[in-house]
Amino acid sequence: MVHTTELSFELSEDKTIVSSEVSYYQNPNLKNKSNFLFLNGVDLELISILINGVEPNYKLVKDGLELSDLSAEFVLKINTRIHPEKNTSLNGLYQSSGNFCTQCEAHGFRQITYYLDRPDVLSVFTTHIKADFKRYPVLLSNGNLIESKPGEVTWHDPSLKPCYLFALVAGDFAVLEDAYTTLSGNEVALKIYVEAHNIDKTQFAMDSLKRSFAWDEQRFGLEYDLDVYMIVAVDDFNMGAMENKGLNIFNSTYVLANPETATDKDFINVEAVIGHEYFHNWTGNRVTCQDWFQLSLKEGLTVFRDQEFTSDLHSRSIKRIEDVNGLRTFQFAEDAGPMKHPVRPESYIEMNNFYTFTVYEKGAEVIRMIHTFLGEDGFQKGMKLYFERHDGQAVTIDNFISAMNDANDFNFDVFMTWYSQPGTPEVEIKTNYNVDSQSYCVTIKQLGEHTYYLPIRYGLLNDQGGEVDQGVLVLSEREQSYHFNNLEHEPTPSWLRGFSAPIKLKSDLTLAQRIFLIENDTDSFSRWDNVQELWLLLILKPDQIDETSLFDALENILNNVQDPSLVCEMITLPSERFIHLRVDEIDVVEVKRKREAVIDQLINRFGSLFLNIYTNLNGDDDHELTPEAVGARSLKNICLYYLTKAGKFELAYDQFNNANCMSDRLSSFNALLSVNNPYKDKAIEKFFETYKKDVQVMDKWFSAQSLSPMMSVNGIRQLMKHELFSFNTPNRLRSVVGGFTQNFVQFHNQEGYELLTEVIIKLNGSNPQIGARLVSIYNHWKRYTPELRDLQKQQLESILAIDDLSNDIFEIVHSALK
Ligand code: B3K
Ligand code: ZN
Repeated sequence: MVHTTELSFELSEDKTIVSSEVSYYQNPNLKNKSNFLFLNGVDLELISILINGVEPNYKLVKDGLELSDLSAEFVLKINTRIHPEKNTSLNGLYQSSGNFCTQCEAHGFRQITYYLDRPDVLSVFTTHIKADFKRYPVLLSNGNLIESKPGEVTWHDPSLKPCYLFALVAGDFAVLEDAYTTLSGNEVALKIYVEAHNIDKTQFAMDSLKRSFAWDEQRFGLEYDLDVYMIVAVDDFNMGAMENKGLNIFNSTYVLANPETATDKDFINVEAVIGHEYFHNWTGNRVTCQDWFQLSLKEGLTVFRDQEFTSDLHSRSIKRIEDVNGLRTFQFAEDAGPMKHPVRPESYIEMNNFYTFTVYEKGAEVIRMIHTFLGEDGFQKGMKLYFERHDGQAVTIDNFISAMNDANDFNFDVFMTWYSQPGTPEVEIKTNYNVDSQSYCVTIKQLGEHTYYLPIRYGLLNDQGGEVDQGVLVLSEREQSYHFNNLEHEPTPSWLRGFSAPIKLKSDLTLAQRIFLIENDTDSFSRWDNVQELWLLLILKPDQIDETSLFDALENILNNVQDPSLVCEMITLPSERFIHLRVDEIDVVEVKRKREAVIDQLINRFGSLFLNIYTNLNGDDDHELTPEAVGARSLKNICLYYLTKAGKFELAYDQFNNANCMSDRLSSFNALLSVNNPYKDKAIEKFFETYKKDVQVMDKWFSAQSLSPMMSVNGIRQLMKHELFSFNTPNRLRSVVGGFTQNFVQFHNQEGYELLTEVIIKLNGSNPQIGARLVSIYNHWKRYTPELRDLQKQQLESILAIDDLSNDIFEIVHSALK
């Protein structure tokens, strides 16, 4: 165990020295005492190692250092040299645009110095930083600044923290400053550091940060604990952001936003990620994970919290639809692939491969079910008890569940299947109405091997759409029946409202009932969910559905728009990626052809209605972020997309030229790139000339082209030679190569695969974490048509055969080939 950690950094272009002075002590609860200690360390040059001024007994081994003959308590001083200037992995200490920054979760700290790099080793950190004042005027670390002169500072963080929450930043930044007074009256200085040219894109992030502070006080009763909260935006970052104590480091995409450069979605994402990292201060930092298998303890819970934050501030129903759509597209796919794992995984080769949709998004669904069972009050009682018991500790998911259990006297034993079993549960509902007894019998059956404890939110509607009953059925057994009495007519049931459990549900709803629900259900999610099922049917099994009745219902909805966002979601067809999950064998060309055929039907039937809606909504826009304004823009822009596909290119080009916010500009740009037309190339050039200096907007420019149906493998190779393409900047690589892998018809062929494999092999040497994300594209190879299946398999085999394959990529490829 560690009492205190004192770090000194001497930063320079090519010679960075890290000195650490750590006071270790033996865990008093340890049964088998030992005088041996293993410290993690990767890619470090050891300069000196001392205990009490003397070199201890030590041995350098793979990925660390072994110490022996230790006493029960000692202070270890280690000097190492590291090379942030050459670090392209973006883990540990590295440089982005010349500035220094760190990323330590999960195992980055061991690339900084030899240490007990595990989340349950908590200590108080003091950090000294020295650097050339002219090049690096801003020197930051966690906690409070206790000493400062030009080129030399000391930070002290009074809170106990594991090393994965350590952060350091050094560089030339502009800062936006503000303050927040907490409920108990403490003033917190808020600072957002960005490269100087980005300072006019920081106000929204600051406002979001203040909203996060206020929301966590109001909804969870949680206040911030230090005197300063800092956010630094960097362009080179592997993920979205990192919740380091008091010093968040962000992918600049999730900080920088103004109406000229950010879409409505971008704004809401910035706010959500700022919120997410802030909420980690309690769920993650003050109470952290005992080991990395507990990752969902902090991530599932914090995602649930950020989802609630967005839902409270914007449209709850749209947020739910987007989240469920994401869950079903990405997490359900993970569950159906070779890397499937429970919310609490049981093993890993490379921990960074387990920051997954399962741990995050399914983890959040599991928390949401707990919330559904206990209600807001019971849930908050559980949270309170959790913090009372565990503030300042590193704990397990079981500890969290016990707090929920004890605060509410609610038994979660059967519920724990959600944490231990991988895969998506399947549930079947059958109904039977008895006219004579006026009773409605519902039988619910769990089809899979395991029994889950789960809530099914439902409503029963009469023929006028009136609600005759609603509530939550709690399923805890393999099969359960429920009886609803005194119903004069057979009701239309609305199942799994709000997607109350992350399951695949088969019900005996008829087509007519689904069509009734899309028009009449009081639950927006259910309206969307049912229309999605009908779209899927129309795309995949058109002979089983009469599209006129579906289109008649949609016509009523389009003629009387109540909630424009919802209507936009309803007339958005399931993505190709989503459809791939619903076919026996993935034929990328066939799926696209069938989907496009339905789009054509939609355009034929509603072309003029779309034009009316578009014209009505296309007026003055002061780019407000209210649900109404966001909804109006989204509906207008999906109409524009369909109209462009129908040949109304001028409309899109007009909007492209006259748009006064990025939502409108980008929608028209994407529309112009979705089909061949005379304006496409002009738009690409103009967009580039207007925004070439803006990194965030250029990512959009690259990804719009990568996703265009006219893009070819050669075109991507050209884009990768573009002066603004940068292989070592993950955002840019994701826009170009990541984007292209989602351009299914263009990507899935030998040339496309060869390109991807080249990129992966290069990333294996430079940034294996990103390489592992990209190689996961091949995870579903067995589900493709035979030719593509064989080609993908060959790629996987050739990657497996390369020398020095990283753990990150090995783990994915190995499991895919198994
Ligand atoms: N905790 C970080 C993710 C770290 C990923 C490490 N590969 C961001 C977040 O979830 O808030
Ligand atoms: Zn998180």
